[in-house]
Amino acid sequence: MAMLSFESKYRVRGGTLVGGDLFDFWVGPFYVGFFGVTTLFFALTGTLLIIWGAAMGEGLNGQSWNLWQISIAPPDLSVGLGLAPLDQGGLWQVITVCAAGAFISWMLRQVEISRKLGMGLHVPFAYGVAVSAYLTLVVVRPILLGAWGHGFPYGILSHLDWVSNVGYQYLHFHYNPAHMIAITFFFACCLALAMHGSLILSVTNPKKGEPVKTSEHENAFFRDTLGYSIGAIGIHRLGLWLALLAVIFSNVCILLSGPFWTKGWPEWWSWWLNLPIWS
Ligand code: UQ2
Repeated sequence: MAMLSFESKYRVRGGTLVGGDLFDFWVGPFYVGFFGVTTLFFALTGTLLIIWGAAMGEGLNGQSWNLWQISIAPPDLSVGLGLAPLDQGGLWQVITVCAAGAFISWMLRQVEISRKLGMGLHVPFAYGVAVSAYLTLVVVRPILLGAWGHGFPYGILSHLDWVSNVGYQYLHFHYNPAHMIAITFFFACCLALAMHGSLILSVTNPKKGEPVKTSEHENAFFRDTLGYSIGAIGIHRLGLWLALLAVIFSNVCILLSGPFWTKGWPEWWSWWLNLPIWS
């Protein structure tokens, strides 16, 4: 009920980026907006094209309708950065445009909703960093390498094969320093959320009959255990940064691989052995 009165107060015109008042309305609980329409269009078109591609028998081993083996592959490397016929990677190219269109539309819809509510743009920014991971893999890196064929195929098993093959191309991908840093951020992010989630649940679940505990208890717990508390807002700033940096260093690690480093990643560490201090 409280939610309903809040919503009616804030369900007001304005804040749109394009289209003015044209799409400035709600359908049930959902805000529509210009970018709600474009999201729906791109998502539906892309999904139907994947289903159509599967029906055309693009799956691995010529098999379609096996959920695990369905795959829409990018064009051959020889196509370079040109357009391919639909049945030779062109479908992948159109689906990529649809996916990018849907992801970016969804982000801009978040911007419009944030503006309506007078909030910061942290959510669309964070979501945009996630979208950047996809665009790095299927747009930026293929362009730097000169062929759409460097994008990953759209299939459950086939994209796993792609990751494995690209990894082995650099002999041992875990020696990629940016990959190491990205993993460290992913793990630290999990640690921070586990600490935060467990801390909040612990103070809101006291023994039966006792009152819910406060932020003083939260601070005291970590001062007692670690000698330091990052604070109620601080943990959220930390969590967001850890998550964003995990994705940003992932982008760096795959952009380095190919466009800027073509040898095995273990060999990169020879800079250490080549330091003049050893001679
Ligand atoms: C904290 C705090 C919270 C928290 C957490 C901490 C009251 C409710 C989890 C503790 C976090 C610290 C000490 C940082 C840990 C660093 C890394 C890289 C995981 O102090 O303030 O707010 O939820």
